[in-house]
Amino acid sequence: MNANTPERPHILQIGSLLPALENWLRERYVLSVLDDASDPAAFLAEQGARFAGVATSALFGVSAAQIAAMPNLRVISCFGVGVDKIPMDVARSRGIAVGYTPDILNDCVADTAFALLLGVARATPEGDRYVRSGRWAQLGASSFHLGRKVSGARLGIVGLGRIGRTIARRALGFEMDIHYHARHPVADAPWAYEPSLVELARWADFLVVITAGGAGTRHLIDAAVLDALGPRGFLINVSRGSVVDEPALVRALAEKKIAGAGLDVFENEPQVPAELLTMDNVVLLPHVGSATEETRLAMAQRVIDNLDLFFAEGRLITQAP
Ligand code: 8YV
Repeated sequence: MNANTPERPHILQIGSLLPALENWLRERYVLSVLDDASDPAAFLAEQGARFAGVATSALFGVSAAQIAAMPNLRVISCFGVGVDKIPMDVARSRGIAVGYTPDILNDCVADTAFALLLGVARATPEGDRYVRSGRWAQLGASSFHLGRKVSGARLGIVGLGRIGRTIARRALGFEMDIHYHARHPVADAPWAYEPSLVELARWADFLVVITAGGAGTRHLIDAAVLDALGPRGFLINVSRGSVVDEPALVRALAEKKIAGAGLDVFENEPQVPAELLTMDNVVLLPHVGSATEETRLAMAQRVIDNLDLFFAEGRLITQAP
């Protein structure tokens, strides 16, 4: 760099990111990785003033204390659509732009919802374990229990945003009957709006949760909703663990108050309640809704494009609301 070249912006990386994204960040910016510091808080207290940008993910977010330690922070670029780990009010009050990656992951999260739904209804992980353990060979052709029919069943969707609509479109292929619950009816949505979440649960064979996380939706799926879902109902969660009252879910499953659950997200990731690990009517995934090569790479590209555009023109392609 010669004396006339302006110094590239300094970016702080929070948490681990896709290796390709880390490389792109390194090529374009002066990158510091918070996890590399032996004492991250001390590092930020000492060096926070040099960062103009933060690159983080939906998983790690950034705390209000970390933002406070970066007085010159102008932009946060988040790998993911959920910004529940970013204090948006703090960012707003400081005039810090927050970029995120909406739409890019709609297909993969919707696919994951169906992987879980089919997995738990048709017991595919359980069937796989059955074959591998030799029990099929021992016990014979009709020894495995019957599953539940997905095609034509009643699907209740909690949250009809971008991903909720994509799930609904998938469900049309399965000729499912679709109702949804959201804070308000969604304009132009051709599916029946159910203002009461409990009534939606009572009606549904499968209740798929895809609402945003955060304080406003904490424990939306509580014991009353699970009771209403009933002993033949399945819960699928591809949103945030915080949306479901996890101890109530564990109790409902243990007491057979609901038929089963397919879960990609948990209240205290990566910790999963021990009781769930031994239940056959539960399918568990390690928060991989968006985790395909294609989608994660496209998300990484958006994180970079948001930063590049911000530093070039002071705006983002996709600004979090
Ligand atoms: C993230 C997610 O990819 O987008 C979100 O909100 O939860 C996932 O898609 C995951 O957090 C990776 O960091």
